[in-house]
Amino acid sequence: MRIVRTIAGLRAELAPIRGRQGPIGLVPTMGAFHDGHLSLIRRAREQCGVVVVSLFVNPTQFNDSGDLDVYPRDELRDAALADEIGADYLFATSVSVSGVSDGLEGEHRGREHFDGVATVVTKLLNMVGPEVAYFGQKDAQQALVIRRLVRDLDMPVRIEVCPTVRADDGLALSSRNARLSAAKRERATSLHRALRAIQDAVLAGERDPVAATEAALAELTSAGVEPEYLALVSTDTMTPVSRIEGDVLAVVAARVGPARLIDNALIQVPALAGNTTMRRP
Ligand code: PAJ
Repeated sequence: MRIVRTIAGLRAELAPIRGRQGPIGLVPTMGAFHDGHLSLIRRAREQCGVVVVSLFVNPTQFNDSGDLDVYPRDELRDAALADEIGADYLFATSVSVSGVSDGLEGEHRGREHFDGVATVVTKLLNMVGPEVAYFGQKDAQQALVIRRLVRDLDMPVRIEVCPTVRADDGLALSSRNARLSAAKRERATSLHRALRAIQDAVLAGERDPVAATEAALAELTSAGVEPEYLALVSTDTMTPVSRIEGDVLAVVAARVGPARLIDNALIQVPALAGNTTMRRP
C-alpha cells in the first residue's frame, strides 16, 4: 500500500492505471479505524481493482471544536490496518476546505455539518474519480445526502451503502465509543435497545409513530439517556412520518457522557393483504 499526501501525487498515481486495472473504489474516512471502516475497505477490495482509502479529519463538519481536538488520530495504526486488508492507496491529507439537510443531524449539529461533509466528499470524488464509493448505513442521513449530491451533480459514481457493524452488546461501532467509560458504555447500549423496541412494536402491529416510540423512550430513560431525537422518518426525505407503512427509518441520537452517538434501524412493513385497499371493479 502506498501512502499519498498531496492531490497532485494522488492524481499522478491514478492516471496511468485508470481504466486498466478494473474499477477504482474509494472509501472516505476520518481515520481511527474500527471494524465498521474495515468492512467498507473489505467490500471495496472484493469489488474493485484499485482501492483508495482517504483519511482526512475534516474540520468543517465538526460543529464543536472540542470534539475536533479530541477526535482520535492514529495514522500509523490506520495505515497498518488498511494495508493488511489490501488497500492500494491511503490518501492521508490535511488540506482544509471551506465550507444538505435540515432535520436530524443538520438541526442538531448545525447545517454546516452536512455542508462540510458534502464539500469534502465532492472534493474526494473529484480527486479520485472512483467507479464506486463506500459509505456506512450507521450514518444513514449522510449516505442519503451523498446519494443526492451525486445525483444532483451528475457525478459518474455508484454509491454503495454497507450495513452497520456492531459490537457484541449491540452498540454500533464508532470512533467516539473509545471515550466511553465501562458504565457509560453500558448506558450507550440503550440506543440499540430503543431501536429494537420500535421494531418489536411495529412487528406487534403498531402503526402510529408516536405510540411506537414510547417503549423506545422508556428504554432510554431507564438507562438515564435523554435523546436529542428519537423518530420514525421517511427513508427518502429524513422527515418524520405520520404513519408507519412501507420502509421507514427509526433514528436516534443522544449524548452519553462525552460522546454524541447516533444509530438507526430500517423498519419494513410488509404490504399484507389486510393492509391493502380493494379496488372497485
Ligand atoms: P467516519 O466517521 O470516519 O466514517 C467513515 C465511513 O465509515 C462512513 O461512511 C461511515 O458511515 C462508516 N461507518 C462508521 N461507523 C460504522 C459502522 N459501525 N458500521 C458501518 N459503517 C460505519 O463519516 C465520516 O467519517 C465522514 O463524514 C466522511 C464521509 C469521511 C467525510 O468526511
